[in-house]
Parts: sequence; C-alpha cells; structure tokens
Amino acid sequence: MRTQVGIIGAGPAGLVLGRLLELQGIDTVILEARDRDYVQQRVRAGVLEQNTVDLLREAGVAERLDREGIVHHGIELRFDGEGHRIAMSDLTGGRAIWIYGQQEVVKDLIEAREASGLPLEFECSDVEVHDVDGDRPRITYTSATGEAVEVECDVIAGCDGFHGICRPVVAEAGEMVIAEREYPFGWLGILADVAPSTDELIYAYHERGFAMHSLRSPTLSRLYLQVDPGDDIANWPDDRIWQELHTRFEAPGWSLTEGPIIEKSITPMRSFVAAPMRRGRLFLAGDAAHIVPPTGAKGLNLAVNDVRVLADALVAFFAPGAARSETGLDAYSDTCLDRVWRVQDFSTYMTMLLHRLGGDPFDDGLQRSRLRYATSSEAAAKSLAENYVGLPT
Ligand code: RFL
Ligand code: PHB
Repeated sequence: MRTQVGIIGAGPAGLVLGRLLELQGIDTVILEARDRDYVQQRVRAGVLEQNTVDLLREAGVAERLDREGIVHHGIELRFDGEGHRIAMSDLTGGRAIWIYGQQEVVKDLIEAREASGLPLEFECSDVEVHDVDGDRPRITYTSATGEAVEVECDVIAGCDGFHGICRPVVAEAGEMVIAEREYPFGWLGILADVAPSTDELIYAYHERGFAMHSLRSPTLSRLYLQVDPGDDIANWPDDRIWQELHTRFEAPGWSLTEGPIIEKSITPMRSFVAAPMRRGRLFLAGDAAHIVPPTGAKGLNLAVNDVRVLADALVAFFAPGAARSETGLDAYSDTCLDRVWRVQDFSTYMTMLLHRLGGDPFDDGLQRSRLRYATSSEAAAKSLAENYVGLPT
C-alpha cells in the first residue's frame, strides 16, 4: 500500500487530522489498534473549547454537535459552602465552551470518514514504523484478518496516545527531553443515569478533597472526586460515592440528585511534555506527545490544536512545484509546544487551586485566598476565563 500520510491511532487527533487532510485532497490511511466499538464507547473528555468547535464546523463534522451539544457561558467555583459564577462569555467577548462527549466527536468523525470511503482500519496489531529518518518511511502491521501489511508513506503522524509506539521511536534518536509531574491524587469519575443537578459545571474545593459536577446530556451526569492515586475502585461502592459527593458539594439551598451509576473508574493525574514532537518524517500529535491534568478540560483540545498545525504544514509540504515548503513542518514542534506549555500552566493552576494538598495550613490559606481573588477580581476572573474557553489560535 502507498499513501501520503500514514496516521497511527483513531482517537480525536488521528481522526481530525484525517478529515483536515481529506478536505485538502491529501491521501491518508488511518490504523487503529482497538475495535470500533471500543473506540466509540471510551468515556473521556466532555468539554470542547471554542477553537475546537470552530474547527469541527469548518471541517463539516459538527452537524450533530450543533444539534446535541450544550453550549455553556459560565462555570461555578464552589468553596466554603458557597458558589461563585465565572461569567466566561461576558469576560471573553462572547467565547464559550460546548459539552459534547469525546466519544460523540469520535463517532461523528468515523461516520464522515466512512461516508467518504477512505481507509480506516481497526484491530491492527504489531504496528511498527520504519525508516523515519529517510523520505520513504513505512508502517508495518498485522490486519484484523491476520495479513501482514506494509504501508509506504511520505510522512507518518503518530496520533497513538500516551501508551503508543511512536513516541519511543522519536526518543530513540537521543534528543528527546521529557518534562513531567506526578500529582499525589487521582480522579474517580462516574457516569450516572440522572438529570444533572446543575446547569453549569461546578468545580468544588472542600477540606475532604476536590469534586466536580459535569454532564453529558439533559439526562446524563458526569461527576468526579479527588481520591488517592493508588485507590482501588472496589473500595468505592455506589453509596459511598454519593455520600462523598453530597458532602463535598454541600451548599445551602442546593441538592444533588442521585441515580444509577453506569460507569466508574479511577484515573491517575499527570503532566507530561515530550520535546521535540518530531523525528525526521515522523510527527507526534495529541496525548502521544503530552498529557495535562484534566482539571483544565484541555487534553482533547490540545490534540486538535496539534493536528490543525500539522495539517497546515502538510498542505505546504505537498504543494506542487515552487509552492512546496518544509518551513511549517520544521516549525511544527515549537509551534505546538508554545500552546502546550500555556495549557500546561493553566491546567496546573486549576489543579493546584482546587485539590486538597494534604491539609497543610499554608497551602490551604493560599488556595482560599486564590479562590476568593479569582471570584472577586475581574482581572483574575478574566485570566481564568480566557484560558478556560481557549486562547485564540
Ligand atoms: P487517544 O484518544 O488516546 O487516541 C489514541 C488512539 O491510538 C490508539 N493506539 C494505537 N493505534 C494503532 N497502533 C498502536 N500501536 C496504537 N497504540 C494506541 C488508541 O487505541 C487510541 O484509539 O489520544 P488523542 O487522539 O491524542 O486524544 C487525546 C484525548 O483523548 C485526551 O487528551 C482527553 O481525553 C483528555 N481529557 C479531556 N480533554 C479535554 O479536552 N476536555 C476534557 O474535559 C477532558 N476530560 C480527559 C478528561 C481524559 C480523561 N482520562 C480518562 C484520561 C477526563 C478524563 C477522565
Ligand atoms: C468532563 O465532563 O468529563 C470534564 C469536564 C471538565 C473537566 C474535566 C472533565 O475539567
């Protein structure tokens, strides 16, 4: 097989890249390790920033998002039993966020790709990349039916997530620098079959730990609790989860409605940046290159930003004759990392603002002061809001 861009991974990064290149007439093959149901059902992100929604609209894959996505103009920060609204849209000249599950974005992109009849293969195993330092890199893999396949490419996009095979290949060149932070807590996340108890997302700081109330639809709630990173979900029967949520969200005149929990899991939290995001003709995008803690709701949005930059660079790279340019590809890693670090800073700020850091009185004093400042100073609220809705690209 021969293609211009071999894309490894059918998460948001790989699928959006495939779509953007399709619209520019550039050939791609997308290879995914998991099966289609798994990819479409994985419950993860829920918040799309303004830039992401704009891009999905321009790419012609936002029809259902515009119908079913829920636009939000504010969030609530809750502490000391009181809620404070950050009026995001008012503070950012009308920018907003959309609540629309990552798996819905993925479904829409897979459907669009199918409708275009372009190659997207699930259940690929033994995926390997070769000759990335030359101008004819190759991907080899075993197909779902057990065939050994080779794809000759001009460029390979490593969109294979944090546990993928592409970042180690870039690292083998010996120049990769890893910047990393582990946090002493994780998130227990639940999906509950019950109408949300709030119209806007609530981020709560409480002496027993952080809690968040999000949603997926008018009948589906998504909630999170700060827990020990090594904690086992078996320690959390449903009534313990609800009890803890009631305690951490407690505020006069407000109550949390319980419902059947249909999914629950614990995820560790980390910050991670690998640089450069390139080796020769292999380019990393999304979680393959960086992870942010979820408190800023930014991982998927960063992945989409990476592939927006990569798609533009590839259009110039594949342009005919004298118009052909490698400048964009050469700048790719630095351009992406600039935004990655802005988002890394914002996500760390939100994380350290809202999580209980072991009960140290100095930390607690600083956090409460920062919370009061963020909710009483327009300058502080504006800084939070412009980062939350996503700085313009
Ligand atoms: P993905 O989604 O991990 O996709 C990578 C794909 O590559 C496949 N793969 C391979 N395919 C072929 N060959 C191989 N050898 C392969 N190895 C792996 C995988 O099966 C997979 O399908 O990475 P991508 O595309 O970079 O997208 C990143 C986002 O998924 C991630 O950043 C977000 O989910 C993070 N995140 C959030 N981001 C937001 O923007 N807003 C949020 O509200 C938000 N909330 C969250 C989150 C992540 C969470 N968890 C579970 C980590 C909440 C949570 C709890
Ligand atoms: C979610 O809805 O899953 C969600 C919302 C906001 C976050 C993280 C996750 O900061």
